[in-house]
Amino acid sequence: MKFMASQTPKKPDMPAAPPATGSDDAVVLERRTQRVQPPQMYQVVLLNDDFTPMEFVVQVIQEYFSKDRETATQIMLKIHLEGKGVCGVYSRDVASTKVDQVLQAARSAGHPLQCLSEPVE
Ligand code: TYC
Repeated sequence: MKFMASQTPKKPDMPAAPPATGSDDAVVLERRTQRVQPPQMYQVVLLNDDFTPMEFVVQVIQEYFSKDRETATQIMLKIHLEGKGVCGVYSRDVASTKVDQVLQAARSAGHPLQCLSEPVE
């Protein structure tokens, strides 16, 4: 098949009848720009206290926030020194479940460790 470089592409034809306006049976097409916001994310924060053993906190961060031992230790030390620290960022439901799991583990072990989730930004 040959292509003729001299011919310019033809514009698509207009619809036979543009959407009518004004009468009762009219179809009105609106052009709307969709703006979908990304879901709000929540950070799960551990708080420092004077009683929960460091080793327990490291194990909690490893188990519930899927951190390796070195990262978990760094997060624990930050909490110990600064009073609180972010262990992970999740959707609202997942963050809420993490808080429940951490509090359950801490209470079962008899530690006063506190954990909360808060919207990011
Ligand atoms: N401050 C605790 C101690 O000295 C350790 C600790 C770290 C406790 C982090 C809670 O979220 C915490 N044993």
